[in-house]
Amino acid sequence: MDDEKIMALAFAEAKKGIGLTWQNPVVGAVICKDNQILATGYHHQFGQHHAEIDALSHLQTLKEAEGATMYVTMEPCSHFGKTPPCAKKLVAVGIKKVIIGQRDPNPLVAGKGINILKDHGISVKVLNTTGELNEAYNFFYRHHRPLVTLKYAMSLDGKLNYQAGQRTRLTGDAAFADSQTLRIANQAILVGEKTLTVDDPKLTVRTANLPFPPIRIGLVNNADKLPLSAQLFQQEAPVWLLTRTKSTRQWPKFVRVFQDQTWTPQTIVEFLAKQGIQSLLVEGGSHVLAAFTAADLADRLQVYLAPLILGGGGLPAVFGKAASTIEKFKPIKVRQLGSDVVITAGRD
Ligand code: AOF
Ligand code: ZN
Repeated sequence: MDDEKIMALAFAEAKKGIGLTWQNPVVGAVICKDNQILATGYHHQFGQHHAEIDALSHLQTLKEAEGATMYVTMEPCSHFGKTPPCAKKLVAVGIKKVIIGQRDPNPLVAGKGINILKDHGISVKVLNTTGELNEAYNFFYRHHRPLVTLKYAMSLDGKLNYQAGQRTRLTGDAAFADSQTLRIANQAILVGEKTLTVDDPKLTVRTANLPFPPIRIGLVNNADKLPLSAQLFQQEAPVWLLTRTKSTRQWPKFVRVFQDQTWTPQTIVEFLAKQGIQSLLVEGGSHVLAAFTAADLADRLQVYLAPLILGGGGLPAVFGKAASTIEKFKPIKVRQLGSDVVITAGRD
């Protein structure tokens, strides 16, 4: 079996952790010896065992690890975090060779894990094939801010709704399920005040039971004007309200309020970076989407195109100040879901 094939198996293991490991990466591991797969494992959840330790725990006995090869989608860690360093554990159990999918950009690790392995005579090879597993994690350590994805559904004439100020259901069930997957893959979801009042969204994940669901962020002028009967406040998943005027209201425990007179897309991503948020999904409305575009903070787009024409009364999907320059996105993927089309685009 070649290294790429076994790494693909580790890759599939890692994917089982999607949405469960923030702010850690998803990581998968496979232990092989004499051309045989002895065990697999993955990082199940933030705070729990790392992938390598999970794989080791699936061996019949730790003695099996002696002389074995560990495939792991990310460089083994070198630090004491919530768990002890994996690189040292691999040394202790007698692993002979480590094949790594990508280096860990976290400065606590960044090459130090590889050095520990090499210093103990373990042979190390980096394949650079698993970066897409942790797009936001990698982006965060490169750019020091969350990866921002703009998501919207629109008609074939680029409208969000039939009449401004009204919610229009545009896409079908398959697109809904797909957009839930997108929520799972993001650490925070943001909408503006109009969307909160017009759409009254829940912003929750309905297709999975997540231990740490995405933080639901509302950008508002005056948090105290939001009705407590809003859908946002009916579930106990975390809510952060970014408000321009001060709040004096008693909020439920899962709601946190952050006041700043001048919240802008730029100050929002800086604030979220400080809070360790690596990925942000902006779900509207059209003015908020425009503001993120104008601030050059649209890293990814996920656009659901519904097969209808709404005509003149509706709001354009992205509406307001235009982007400062014409921004070209590379189409990454085009898919058909039921009778809708989904375009995923982005830039480096
Ligand atoms: C690995 N294998 O499966 C993961 C790694 O607080 P801790 O102990 O959970 O450490 C978190 C950091 O460890 C995380 O930021 C990243 O650098 C690394 N994650 N490393 O060897 C894993 N999840
Ligand atoms: Zn580790």
